[in-house]
Amino acid sequence: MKLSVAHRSRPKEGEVENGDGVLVRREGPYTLIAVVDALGHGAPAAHSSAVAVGSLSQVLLATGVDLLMEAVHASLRHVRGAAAMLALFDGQVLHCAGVGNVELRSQGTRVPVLPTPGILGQSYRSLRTVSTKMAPGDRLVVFSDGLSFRLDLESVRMQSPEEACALLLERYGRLTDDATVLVADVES
Ligand SMILES: [Mn+2]
Repeated sequence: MKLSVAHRSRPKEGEVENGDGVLVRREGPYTLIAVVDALGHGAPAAHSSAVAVGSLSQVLLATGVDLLMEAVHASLRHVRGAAAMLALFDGQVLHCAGVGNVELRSQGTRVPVLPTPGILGQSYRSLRTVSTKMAPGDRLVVFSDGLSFRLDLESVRMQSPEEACALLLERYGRLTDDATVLVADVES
């Protein structure tokens, strides 16, 4: 199976730089999807999210989601901290973990990921990673807290990932924060 992925991100109203960051990276059988939300907004937050995404670009995906998260944590030690959700798909199983409030929701197969309290770059408790066997037709939606947690996935069930991202950001984006949404469909 493979993931068909789209994402959309924009800074809070009045800002040019975006403190949210997204990465979609494929390597061998693996696809990594990641959404990062650095503390605050503006240039310092944009720098931190770029550092975090950069760190995720340099670790072999086969290393696994725990060590990918540790790489983000280490990269942010001397800059602003961040929240992040990482989901690593190996073609069959999705391994995911989050620190802070970037949320992952699913349609189809339930992915019972619970965010680990903490801030990457500062401290977080032992990482809770869940591994879930996926099925064709499943959808994953990852979003920063720049979108309302009341976000309704059913309302965009029939839309492509691209269209779903645009609609969700338009309907549920809060102008007071950087906002990012990523939609990934599992295909056979
Ligand atoms: Mn935020």
